[in-house]
Amino acid sequence: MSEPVVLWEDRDAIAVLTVNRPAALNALNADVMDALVLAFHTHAHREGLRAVVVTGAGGKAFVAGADIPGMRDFTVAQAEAFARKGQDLAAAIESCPVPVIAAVDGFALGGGCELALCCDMIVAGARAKFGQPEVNLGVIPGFGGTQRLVRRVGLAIAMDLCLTARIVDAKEAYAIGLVSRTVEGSAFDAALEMAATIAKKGPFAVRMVRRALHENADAPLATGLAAERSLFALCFATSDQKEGMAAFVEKREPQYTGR
Ligand code: CO8
Repeated sequence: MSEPVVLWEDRDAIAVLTVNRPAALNALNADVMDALVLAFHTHAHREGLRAVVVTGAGGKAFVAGADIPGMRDFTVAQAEAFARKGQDLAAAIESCPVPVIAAVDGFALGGGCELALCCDMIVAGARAKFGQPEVNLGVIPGFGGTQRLVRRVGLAIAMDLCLTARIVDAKEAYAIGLVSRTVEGSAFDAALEMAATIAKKGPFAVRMVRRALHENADAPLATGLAAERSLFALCFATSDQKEGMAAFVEKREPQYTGR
């Protein structure tokens, strides 16, 4: 029997989601994208889950892009359907109830860079390489690269990356604001540590922070501030807030329930 193209592994409060096509540097084809969507829908709502780490198998790549031989003979309609699949996957990640962290060791190119950009945070290891090389192939990014990338790094740098297909290393990716953290060694280990840190925080507050940041990223300041005010107030309806503040006053570790 052939290996599953996507692996979901629960490790207590953390789940590890692995794109598992190492022979093709984890390139995204329709099967991989469907399996990723299914994994989020099937597993991401489990009680006690606090964070998801997304990684690529084989050690050489996070994801080296969409599957080039698979796209080669696409009609216009097939290309549109494939891009929609990308948007379905982005929606599945964005509606995940807990933070999703991309651990990038090796190549995150084209659709791979775009997959990482769908996650809440990107951790880049020493060997990480990012880029949008689609113009090399006569196409453009189709999985949010022209949209999420520009929001993350600004127009000047997004233009540079998308027009020249330049590949950037971890250090430069951090300098331009593409990634949240860069580490000397393995991004996977660092992402697990980051996930474990988040798992200890108030789960309701973690959910509200994500909502405040995601839902208002493009909103006018006044709208965003009004949303933040409501979400802040909502925290005071939870036992997490009572517990978090009681634990501080009583000088002990909080025991959160997520309610
Ligand atoms: N698709 C399919 N197979 C790939 C891909 C890919 N994107 N990238 C690498 N592979 C395969 C290679 O063909 C090779 O297979 P084989 O051994 O059978 O020949 C194997 O992976 C190893 O690759 P290399 O031998 O090329 O390894 P190198 O170390 O020499 O090079 C590179 C590594 C630099 C990453 C090189 O493989 C490369 O340039 N890959 C293509 C990168 C790229 O252009 N990515 C963008 C693709 S287009 C895209 O992503 C559009 C997104 C739109 C998505 C729309 C909806 C989701």
